[in-house]
Amino acid sequence: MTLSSLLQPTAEIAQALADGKPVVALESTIITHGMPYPDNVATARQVEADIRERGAIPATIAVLDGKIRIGLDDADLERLAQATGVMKCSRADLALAVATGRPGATTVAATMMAARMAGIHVFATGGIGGVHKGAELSFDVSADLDELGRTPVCVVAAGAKALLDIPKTLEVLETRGVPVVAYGVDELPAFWSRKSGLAAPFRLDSAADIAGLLKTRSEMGDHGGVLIANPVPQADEIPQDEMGVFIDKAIEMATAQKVTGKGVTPFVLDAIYKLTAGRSLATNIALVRNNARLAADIAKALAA
Ligand code: PSU
Ligand code: MN
Repeated sequence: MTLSSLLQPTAEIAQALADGKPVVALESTIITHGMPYPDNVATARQVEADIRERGAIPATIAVLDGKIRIGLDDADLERLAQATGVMKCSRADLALAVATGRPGATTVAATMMAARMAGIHVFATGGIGGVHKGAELSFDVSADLDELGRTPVCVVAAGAKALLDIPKTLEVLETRGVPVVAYGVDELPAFWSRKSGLAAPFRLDSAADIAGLLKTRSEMGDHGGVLIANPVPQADEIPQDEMGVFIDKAIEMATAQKVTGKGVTPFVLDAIYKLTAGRSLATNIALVRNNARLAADIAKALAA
């Protein structure tokens, strides 16, 4: 397969893709808009190491100097993590960042687009965007959901954050034809918490079974994505009843300060980080690492 000239993979990743080796895509909005410096860059490096340790190759995706970079070296990661004014690129923004040469971090939606262009089938992140609470008035529904409906990439996340309206998020995913599969549990996990109070639509118990689902969908010519909901490890979770108070407060602050559009998710995440005195960040790091390990196992099972 010849890659689009808009993509710039590292030599290692270009070779791995040509050889059909397991590669796991990683997003960069979590670095620029999801975590404070220097935890953001430390986590990005740790997650890459976790994927390597499991026998797969990490590919962190971002826009730099007018190219969609597939894989970032250490200096690039540091530059991105410290930069201010990096565009948060979802589907609507990706081409704009490339065309204008502005630095851009990719959300779940834009990372899925780039992964598909590059031929990467598995992608690990923390949490996806979804239907926000109050969306019936604000119309705030993340482009991540549409992307999952249209782009054949397997996204491993820790379920939907309870700052979203989880039942409505599930409804939209069902409408878009996205299988939502909980890994090893019956209940849909809620990011910082293992439980959401909602049954997951599907459950699978091994990376091999997940790879089997992906292969079947691909054989059927199904062009949409799959969402794997992987619960945060027990030792790192913040239970839902504790988290709920902080989430409500953070949403209240966002509303009072009239935060809208792309600003909402980063604002609320930062407010929760401050309200929990950093505890939410430790949980966030643990769940991203957990997702990276599972994604590596799925990528290996697909490549086998
Ligand atoms: N959830 C997190 N951390 C993040 C994000 C979500 O816990 O960094 C980012 C992801 O990149 C996701 C994006 O794709 O926020 C969703 O933003 P929006 O709701 O504006 O679509
Ligand atoms: Mn939004």
